[in-house]
Amino acid sequence: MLSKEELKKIKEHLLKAQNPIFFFDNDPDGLCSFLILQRYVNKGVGIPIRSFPEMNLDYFRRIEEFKSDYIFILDKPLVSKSFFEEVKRINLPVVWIDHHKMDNLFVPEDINYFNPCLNEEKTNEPTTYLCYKATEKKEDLWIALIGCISDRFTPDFYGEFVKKYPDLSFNSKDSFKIFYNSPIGTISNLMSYGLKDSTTHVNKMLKFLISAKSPYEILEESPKNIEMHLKFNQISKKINKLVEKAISLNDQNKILFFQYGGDISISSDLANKLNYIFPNKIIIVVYFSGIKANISARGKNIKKLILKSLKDLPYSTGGGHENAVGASMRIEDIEKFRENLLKNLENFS
Ligand SMILES: [Mn+2]
Repeated sequence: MLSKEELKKIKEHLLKAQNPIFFFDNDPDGLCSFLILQRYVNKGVGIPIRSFPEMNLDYFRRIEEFKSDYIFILDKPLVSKSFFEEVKRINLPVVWIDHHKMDNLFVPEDINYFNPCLNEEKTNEPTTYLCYKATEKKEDLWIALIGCISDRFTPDFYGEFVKKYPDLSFNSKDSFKIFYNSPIGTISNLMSYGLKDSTTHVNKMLKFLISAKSPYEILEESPKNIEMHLKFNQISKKINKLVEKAISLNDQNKILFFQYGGDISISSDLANKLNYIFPNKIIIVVYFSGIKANISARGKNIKKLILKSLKDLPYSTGGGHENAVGASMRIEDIEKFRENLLKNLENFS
């Protein structure tokens, strides 16, 4: 966990900002981190980061566009050197909050970097949790909870949430079970799928979420959130179909290797759901997009296995958490990757 001093520093930066810009990872943990900070000071604009694996230079122009005076980067493990070089030129303060364990991490000296993985007791609470502990605005407890359970973490304030919103909860300490069996989990998916919509719709969603008074306002369909609900229905259907197909393909093998294509990447959500259904398997979801294949992998200690299997594949990247990893490679290397996986798996078990 971050120390009290670190949480205090985050809060101080936030209070100093007049017109902050919040870049956040394009998932519910990133989004909720942004909402927690934005709603605390009621200032600033949020920009989801869609470039992968790193936040690239393209995002720099948004700082000038909004005439921002403070830069926050939330839940994104990698930022390109050229982005930081440009920021240095205009001399703005950067606060980068993350919880991914990174080997060969590059953080320029003048960046205010916060990550509990670097502390003496190495932990990796979701970025939303860190932001909430820095601000502790009780009205936003529900937003904090959404960010946490979507990153598979049951926070110490879950009891408090259950008391306040018994009808949105699920009686379990397992964040995965809460996520898949409660209305608050549904809200997390409304956000997650909403982020996959067009820029216009995403901007409308952000505006709506910034001023939402309660979780019920999100669950209930209204003109303010109609696009969120449409996207949710559309993607839920897609995921359910793919899950059914994956179940039908399931066999005795330790690895469930599942490929799909299409116009929208839902790998992370799909991999989580398969991981929930098959907790003892290694889940590899492959999404074909252009000349690249993007991978979402889930399973115990999966990170080591994936990184080892990527070693001899040029142009491949990978990273994430011990039990949840994203990777990308050239499509023609998928077969080799699969062979590597099977070979390396023998040495792991
Ligand atoms: Mn996260």
